[in-house]
Amino acid sequence: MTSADWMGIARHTPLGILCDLDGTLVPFAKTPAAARPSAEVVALVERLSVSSGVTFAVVSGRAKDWLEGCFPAPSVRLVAEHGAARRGAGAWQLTTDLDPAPLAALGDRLDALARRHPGALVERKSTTVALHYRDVRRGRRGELLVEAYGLLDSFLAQHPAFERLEGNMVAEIRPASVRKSSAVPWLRDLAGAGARLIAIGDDVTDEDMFRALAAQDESVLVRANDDDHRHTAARWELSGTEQVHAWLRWLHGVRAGEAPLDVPLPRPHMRPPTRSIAPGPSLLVISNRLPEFGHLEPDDPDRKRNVGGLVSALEPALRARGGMWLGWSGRTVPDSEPPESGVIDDGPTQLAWLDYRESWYRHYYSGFCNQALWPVFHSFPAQVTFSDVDWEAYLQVHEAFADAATAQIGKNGTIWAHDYHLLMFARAMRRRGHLGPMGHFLHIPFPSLDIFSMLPWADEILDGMLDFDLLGFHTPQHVDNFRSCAAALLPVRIAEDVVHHRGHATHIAAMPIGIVPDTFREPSEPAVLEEIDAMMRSLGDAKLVLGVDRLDYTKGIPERLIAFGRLLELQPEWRGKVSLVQVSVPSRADVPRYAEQRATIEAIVGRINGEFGEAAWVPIRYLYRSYARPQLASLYRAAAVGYVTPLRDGMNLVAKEYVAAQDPKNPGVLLLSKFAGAAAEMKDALLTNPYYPDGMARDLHRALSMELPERRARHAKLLATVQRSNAVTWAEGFLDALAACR
Ligand code: ADQ
Repeated sequence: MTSADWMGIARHTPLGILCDLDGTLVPFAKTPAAARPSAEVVALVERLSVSSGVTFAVVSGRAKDWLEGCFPAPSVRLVAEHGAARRGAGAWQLTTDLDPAPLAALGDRLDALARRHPGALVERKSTTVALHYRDVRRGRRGELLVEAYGLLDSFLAQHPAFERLEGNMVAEIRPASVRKSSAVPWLRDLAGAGARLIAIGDDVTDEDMFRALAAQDESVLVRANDDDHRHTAARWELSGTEQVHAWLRWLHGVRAGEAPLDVPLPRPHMRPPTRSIAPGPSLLVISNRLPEFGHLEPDDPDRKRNVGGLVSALEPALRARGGMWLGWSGRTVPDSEPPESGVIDDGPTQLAWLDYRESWYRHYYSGFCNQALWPVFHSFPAQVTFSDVDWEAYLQVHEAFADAATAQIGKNGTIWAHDYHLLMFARAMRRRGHLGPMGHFLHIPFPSLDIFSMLPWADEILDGMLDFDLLGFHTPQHVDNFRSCAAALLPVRIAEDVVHHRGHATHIAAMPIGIVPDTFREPSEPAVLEEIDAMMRSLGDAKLVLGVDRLDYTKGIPERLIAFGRLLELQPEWRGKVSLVQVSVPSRADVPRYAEQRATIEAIVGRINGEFGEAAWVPIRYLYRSYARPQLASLYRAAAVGYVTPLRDGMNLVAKEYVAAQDPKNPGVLLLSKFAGAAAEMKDALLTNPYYPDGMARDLHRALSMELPERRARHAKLLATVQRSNAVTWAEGFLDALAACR
């Protein structure tokens, strides 16, 4: 179809129009109440809706009473609250029978939040609650979003029949079954047999409508400005509400048989070209794994765990800046087939994915990443396996990621790469002519010079890392290690936190990652916690010592179990009065060292339980599985001691999650390894040495015996740290620092 064919559809009878309100018929205003259609627009819509053969529906996320107040004429069909309520020829009907009562309590909590954040506004409707933050100062939005997403996430964990919807500077909770797309078949029925429909809108929620249209229908995206390059299912586009008004006037004129007005008609939506000239998203995040997206790999527990913290930390920043996330799909294809890639566009964050060849999985992921870089960076030289084939695969996968990235982001876009899987990414991108800022955050430790030098490719890796503009690490110690390695292995010039190399300056900084504390604070509904409650009942009066980790030799799980056994030996008064629950989520099971670790742990648990267990008391419960976040939060809250004792860790989020989940009136004690990055910030934890079983047993005794005033004092300081240095301040801080590098 060409523009000229617009005349054909404009004259078609019957014709149905599904028209969004905010951003389409009405420009955005400071508050939702201020964004009302003018009398002229209302009159235009009414005139169109009484034209013969036209059925006109305003399809909006607004409350039904508000919508009806704007469009009282019954000839205008109304769809309110994203499809939850509709006004056809007669009275309003609700399309969902979900009990909206839980929303009232959520609305109250959001109200309390909005009162503390000037500019934030809560809108309550019959089936949804929305938090608007357009009017919150830009630099203050991060703080609001940390708290807001904490509230919303814990609400959703307890009420799975609802979902979160991301609009333009608004987060909304609505029934998961409700979609604007439901208006499409409804309007087709109202319009009558043979109807063609035109859907027009500017919002992500309108994409549901666009996708539900049939071949004979048309979809028009209303772009706010020329920099709005988001992906859309629409075939046509207009710019701004003025053009929408002009086009509707044209449509009315055509149907009234008048001479057509000379106005811009919807023009074909140009999909961004797939090469580097694409303007693309302004920010591309890239990591080995993508945040969970059910379409590809619903049942892989490792993948769900893998980026959980990263997703919470990055989501608000990506949303605020309009970003895309690129990573491995989690699928492998035989080497004889070409790996596929693609983009998923139906969530708040666009996801671009890439399949791995089987040899890449073997040599890049299991090989170089997990058997060379992981043990070296964690200072476990005995676990290292080096091979040229693995190194070659490491470089090859960087090339594949760089190709996928250049297809999505323009030359000047901002790139943020994550972790040891992508150390050479900036180099691959610079070779493709990328000019925009590129930063890297390392989630694991950076080792000292003597350990790092074990890598046969140490110089080349450092050289590649120095193509980034910003390198972020968890702790000042990791930054110092990097600085010493660069100074020793390359001809660099270092001026404080800037490393100059080959005419390029790389900033290096310690930026400890955080969590979204509220998501661990909210008590959950009894139904969600039934399983945890049953476990707690089975422990009787015994105090709970809790270990939670991915099953990894760096986490010090055998050492922790042995020290617990030493406690029972050295302090027999604890027998029958304390139980250790160790929850290990399966991880990298195809790397031999991980399978061995599992067998070692099971043997130690068996030995200690055999030696000390009694009929009514099991000293150690070992659970090889993952838990949902509300269950984990409840376990944390129930534990008298958070037993977090990695032999080495970049940060360790479990330590922060444990603190966030405690009841401040009666908190447990965090027993933390001094070799976790978290120890640099969490000095008020009880710090311990996991290599020394007798010392750790004594520290455990001290933690279990600690009196309430000391527990409260330590917890208050730890909680302040966890709240201050949180996920959103981390992501925003990194991106601000990256922007400042240029
Ligand atoms: P990890 O080595 O995976 O992360 P960690 O920081 O402790 O280690 O994060 C683990 C995450 O998995 C936590 O959010 C935790 O809640 C979750 N988890 C663990 N066991 C679980 C279980 N049984 N069920 C459900 N969830 C479970 C890497 C680095 C760390 C660094 C992070 C973030 O190794 O040092 O802190 O990245 O940068």
